[in-house]
Amino acid sequence: PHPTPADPTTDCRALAKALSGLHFIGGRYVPARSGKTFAVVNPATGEEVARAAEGDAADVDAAVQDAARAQKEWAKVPARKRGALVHQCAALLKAHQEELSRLIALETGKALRTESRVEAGVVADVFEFFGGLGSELKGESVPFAPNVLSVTVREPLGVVGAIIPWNVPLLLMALKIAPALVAGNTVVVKSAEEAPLTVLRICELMNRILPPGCFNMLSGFGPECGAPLVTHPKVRKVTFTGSVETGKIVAKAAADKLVPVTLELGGKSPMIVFADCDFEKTVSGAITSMRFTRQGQSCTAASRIYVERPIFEAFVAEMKKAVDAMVMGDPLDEKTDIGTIISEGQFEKVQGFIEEGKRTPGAKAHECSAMPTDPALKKGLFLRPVIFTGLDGNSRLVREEIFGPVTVIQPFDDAEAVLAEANDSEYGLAASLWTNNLKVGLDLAHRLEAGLVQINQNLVVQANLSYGGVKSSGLGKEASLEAMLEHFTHKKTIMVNMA
Ligand code: TXE
Repeated sequence: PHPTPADPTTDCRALAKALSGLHFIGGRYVPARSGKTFAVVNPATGEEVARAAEGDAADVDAAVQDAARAQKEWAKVPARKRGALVHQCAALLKAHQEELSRLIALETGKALRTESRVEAGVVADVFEFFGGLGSELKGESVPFAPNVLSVTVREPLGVVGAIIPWNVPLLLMALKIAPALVAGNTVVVKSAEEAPLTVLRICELMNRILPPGCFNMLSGFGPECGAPLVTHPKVRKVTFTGSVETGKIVAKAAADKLVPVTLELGGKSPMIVFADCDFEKTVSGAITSMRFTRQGQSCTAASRIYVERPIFEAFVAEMKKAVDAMVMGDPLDEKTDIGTIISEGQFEKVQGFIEEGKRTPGAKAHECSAMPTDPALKKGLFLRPVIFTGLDGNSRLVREEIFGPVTVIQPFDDAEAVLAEANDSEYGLAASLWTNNLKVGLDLAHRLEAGLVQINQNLVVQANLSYGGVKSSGLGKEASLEAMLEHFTHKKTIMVNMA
């Protein structure tokens, strides 16, 4: 039976309970073979909202075997038809946007109005975009010799193993499964242990449209459930979003069996603000870029902000004022701007960075926003956003990914020097430049070491634009037609001797 509570639009807690203890394998919700479960906690209250099935190698094997069987049939469905079915999923996801948004907010602590609803909306857009690309799975004919016809055709890779994190679970999953499915692959997803529910919920929706086995979902921990998915012999492609550390483990395991791997890892994205920028728009751009609404738990968060000296003091003051005005509170409340940190582990990690920053000689911590006072939220993982000044480029807060509501603002005097500082990082995911001098902006955009550079704006991932980092931020791209073709198909050459 599929879990569907009486009114899933408003009753996300009932929906969470109904999804308890289940994987989704072969078109059905099933418990873990071991019968084991683990707690899913609402980070805003500390309450256990569900139990998730604790997957292991036996569950992985069952899901991959089913996916492999389904793939043989799915690959025979004409590509345009596969696209049309994925497109239909988009409409269904749109119809369920409110229900999905509430479930995301419940399990991740991301504010409904500013974050969770946005994520659920973009997800439908991703399905819609890739659903339209079935007819783009084209090959070419290549001149070779007289009387020889040589052509290339795009073929699926087989079963795709996808491992996703908790910060934007539904969107990051969609960016993997939608192109994989349209290209003729089937998928086994391992959800993040902190946020297994919303991705599990959409299985039932997709199953109304896609054949059973095309799409499988397992919950569980990394070493016990993620690792066997990567090493399973029938998994022919691995796609991963998460930390650099785990990304390296995944890449090594994939290399051992020589399967391609796509990695979207962390970031330490610089934002460079020139004195000639549009001041108010840039301050508001800094708030958006830092993703304070998501407590900074974003791989593209502008966690290093460089501001040209003449406007440095004013910029810090204005940014603090703007963050102070944001409402921190119950993620499900429409008034809330800022939700919670995802887990106690992340909370402690971020607090460790904040303490270290405060202890650094010369540093100043500008703490923002009032904490919620509602007694129901007293166990919630709320953390005051902090803007640091007075730290230099050697600080761990400037060099390492914090993944929390912490940004460091530094003054600069010279464009070349700030470019060198921005590029002096192991990461290379995103960067932004804020100036009305397009000549300077374009020159620096070309020389910044990042997969994505934006001038005078900061948008979220777009389905049709290539997305992914360089250096330690990742390998390969997500989103875009090119990502579907390069990462979810291989090009087969067929030659016919017609002599
Ligand atoms: O990541 P992990 P965590 C960064 C961010 C954060 C840090 C740690 O800095 O503070 O990573 O977060 C699965 N084999 N990002 O611990 O461990 C795991 O179960 C296979 C940035 O959550 O990378 C989960 O599903 N899989 C990032 C997924 O990997 C394994 C988003 C991610 O977990 C595994 C998230 C293994 N051995 C965190 N071990 C971004 N790029 O946005 C774990 N997993």
